[in-house]
Amino acid sequence: MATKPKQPPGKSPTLTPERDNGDTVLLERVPQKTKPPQMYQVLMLNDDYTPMEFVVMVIQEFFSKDRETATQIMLKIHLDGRGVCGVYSRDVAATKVDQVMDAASKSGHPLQCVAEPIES
Ligand code: TYC
Repeated sequence: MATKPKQPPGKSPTLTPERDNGDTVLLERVPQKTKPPQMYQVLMLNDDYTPMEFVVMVIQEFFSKDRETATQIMLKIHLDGRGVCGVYSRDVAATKVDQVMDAASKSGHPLQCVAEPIES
């Protein structure tokens, strides 16, 4: 009995062999079905009460930015009202939001953080 050649997991073939009469092999193009995952930007929102230093520290800790970059992001949020701290898959973005909101409420600051799908 003929069996199809095994593909490594996660990789679908773009060409599938199909026999029509025993000696001709037709290669049929199969459209790629998987799309890249929806990505989310994690934004922090400005407020009048959270200390700048706390925001810089949070950006460094949860978004793995150096102090210089974290300070620039914080100042952008302070001036524009909101700013992107990072771009992640849905679950990672949700975790970042939870981490920031948790750290802010434990420290008594009203800092807000949200995740938004990126337009494609
Ligand atoms: N506007 C705040 C202040 O003047 C600083 C701040 C920056 C707060 C960014 C929140 O997401 C924020 N202390």
